[in-house]
Amino acid sequence: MSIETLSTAQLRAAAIEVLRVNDLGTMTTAAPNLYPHMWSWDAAFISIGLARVSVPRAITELRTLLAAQWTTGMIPHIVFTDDDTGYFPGFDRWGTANAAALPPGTRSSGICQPPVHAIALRHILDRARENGGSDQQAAESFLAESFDGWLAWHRWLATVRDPDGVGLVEIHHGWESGFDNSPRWDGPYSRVVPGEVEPFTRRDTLHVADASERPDDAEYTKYLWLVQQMASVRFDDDAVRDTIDFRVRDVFFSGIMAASSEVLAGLGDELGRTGDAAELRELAARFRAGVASTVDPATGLARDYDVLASEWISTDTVSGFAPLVAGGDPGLLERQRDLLQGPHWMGHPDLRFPLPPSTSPASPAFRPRTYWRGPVWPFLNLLLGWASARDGQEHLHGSLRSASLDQLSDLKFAEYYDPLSGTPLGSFAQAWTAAAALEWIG
Ligand code: 9WN
Repeated sequence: MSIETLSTAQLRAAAIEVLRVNDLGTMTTAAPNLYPHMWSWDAAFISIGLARVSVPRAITELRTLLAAQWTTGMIPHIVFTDDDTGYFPGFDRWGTANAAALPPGTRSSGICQPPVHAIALRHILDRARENGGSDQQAAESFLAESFDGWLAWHRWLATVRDPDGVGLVEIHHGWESGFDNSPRWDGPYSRVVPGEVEPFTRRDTLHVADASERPDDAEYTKYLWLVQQMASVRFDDDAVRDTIDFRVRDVFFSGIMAASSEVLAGLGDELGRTGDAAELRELAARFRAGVASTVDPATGLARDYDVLASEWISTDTVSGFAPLVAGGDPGLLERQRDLLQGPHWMGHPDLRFPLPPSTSPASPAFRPRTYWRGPVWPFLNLLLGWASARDGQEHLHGSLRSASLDQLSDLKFAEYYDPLSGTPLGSFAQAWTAAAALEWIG
């Protein structure tokens, strides 16, 4: 069914129902079975969708996430519900109970995800002002209440994760990127040699139709080895950097850092926080420059950097479009937009919908059904759409919007989609996919 035959009212109602099913009251699970907890960047996108339905509920989502912020400023990538049985690795396996920076009474993982949160807060505030009244009041007081938390988060990323000030965020686990098993990380992971990893039973493979769509056990062993390494130093930031076998400057994370710091600066202006706003604008400029510095002149795509191997990571993955998220030099962005809409990406002739796959179908690394190795991830299209609207690119925004609405009119709200057949894959009723639908509808 396309969006022409399905009414937007039906799509909207179905998306709202997905958010309702995942709603635990003060947090939304990322998905009903596969991901029964709160994930950091999922929560940000979910709150964008929630703001189209209920501003107070959207605020609650971000407030719950922020309540789990570590004393260092880090926002953890998973906030666990009390029921720990549904997901592996759960709170106990993470070993974060021994971390000095874990706030008392909270249960979270010990790594982070990209900082989309200020962008989400901006959306909530905009919706609240459109509504006026109590929504506006609630969003404005939440901004005042939470600003220092978001500021501490950005400062932590800028200092702890970019100690040399190169304008790129260093990650210590593929999970921090949110692109878990992307070909981006094949090189760094090939050099991770796990020591003794405690025995484990995976649960993720129980919730997908075909286990080969997920990372394999050898990949998972490495993921858990890195968690063990961090736990062995109680997740102390400096000690982790000295210990961990995975240190990569993540260009897409850095692009989000740039965009989000700029947005947070604007929110700081609204509160009269002039000095903090100026600091955030400097961060935005630093990370924009960092992202632009990674662009391979031959391909026009941005690259990650493997710190331990001292080498660039060149892949044909959607992360190469980090400059489009970061914003910046008009010439660079124009070249990137041409590439994105060209035959290796949105314009590839075999695509079911003209949307960017996570890995280009023209790449030998492309796997159409395997997680981050090829499928289309709907929330990413929303992010690219937001950035294109910010930059006045109405045509690109419109193309992403109409193709996304067509894709999502199957009402499955899948975690990811086969770019060639359009088959929904991974978890269904994935909350951030439903949120993306709500935001696209507007
Ligand atoms: C590990 C929740 C998360 C997303 C990530 C996605 C996947 C987790 C997993 O699910 O990661 O964090 O178990 O595979 O890769 O982007 O935030 O939806």
